[in-house]
Amino acid sequence: HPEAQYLSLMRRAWETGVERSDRTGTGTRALFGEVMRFDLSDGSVPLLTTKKIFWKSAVKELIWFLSGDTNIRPLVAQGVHIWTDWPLAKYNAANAPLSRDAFEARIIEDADFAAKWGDLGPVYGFQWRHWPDGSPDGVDQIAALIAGIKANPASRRHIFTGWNVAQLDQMALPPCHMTYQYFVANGRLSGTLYQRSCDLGLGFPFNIFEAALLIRMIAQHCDLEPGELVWMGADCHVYLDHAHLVEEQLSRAPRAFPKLALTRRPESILDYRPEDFELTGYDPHPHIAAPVSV
Ligand code: UFP
Repeated sequence: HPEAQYLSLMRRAWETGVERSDRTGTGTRALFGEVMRFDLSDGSVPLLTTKKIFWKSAVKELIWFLSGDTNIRPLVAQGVHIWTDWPLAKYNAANAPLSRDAFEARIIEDADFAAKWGDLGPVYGFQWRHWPDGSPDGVDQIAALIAGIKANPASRRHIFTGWNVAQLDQMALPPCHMTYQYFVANGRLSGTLYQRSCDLGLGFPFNIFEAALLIRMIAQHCDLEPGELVWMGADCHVYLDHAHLVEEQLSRAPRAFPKLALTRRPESILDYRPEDFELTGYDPHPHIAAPVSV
């Protein structure tokens, strides 16, 4: 089963990884330089089955990236909480601390508050759509990617990246899933994701699923069939406070990956809505909650 690649990496990192203190203070066990491959040609997507993934949040996050937005407000308004902890930590360090719920409520209610405290800096969406080059809108890497795949499928330059070295210090978090590259052969679109830093417990499930969604969306817009997703992880780690997750998840047997249908072909890759993504056959084991290190 393709999910066995992930479970094996999680087990190896947990049992043999080098234990280090990390930026967040939590501590991890890490392996460096790992690869996984997922065949998307049968319409399946790598959505983990050994714990329930809230996949609609991943869809909403990806649509948010593609919109070019970097403020958490539209995510929070859609009930997506995955980015709240970073602005919340920044707010609470400078003000009388708010609970997460209270902070999110203010983000939704108060546009000025959201503008001041809800922005993550020039993170993924900004770099993907508006990489600064001195022009008013910057470089739209996504538009260039689609145009490039259509015009010159055999190119070896179908790349976009969030790793803007000049702006890393302005970002709430420098990009983890940082570089994507695509490859067209025999009418199929394959893609790689290079991830510099991977929280195997919480980050990977979203990162791999969204990378697969991107291949499906780009393929749809370039009249190609999906091929393969190749994931390359550099610092692959398990946080030390995820012991319960590792133990529980490794005790579970993976089930078949679900199939994804895109129920509509929007005008552009920027116009997808969450309801355009339909999964069939997703039958995961129960969710496992685990703390995120900020
Ligand atoms: N992380 C992921 N995937 C993501 C994301 C963050 O795994 O999409 F945004 C994890 C990796 C790491 C932490 O544990 O967040 C980022 O910390 P650092 O910048 O120190 O690598």
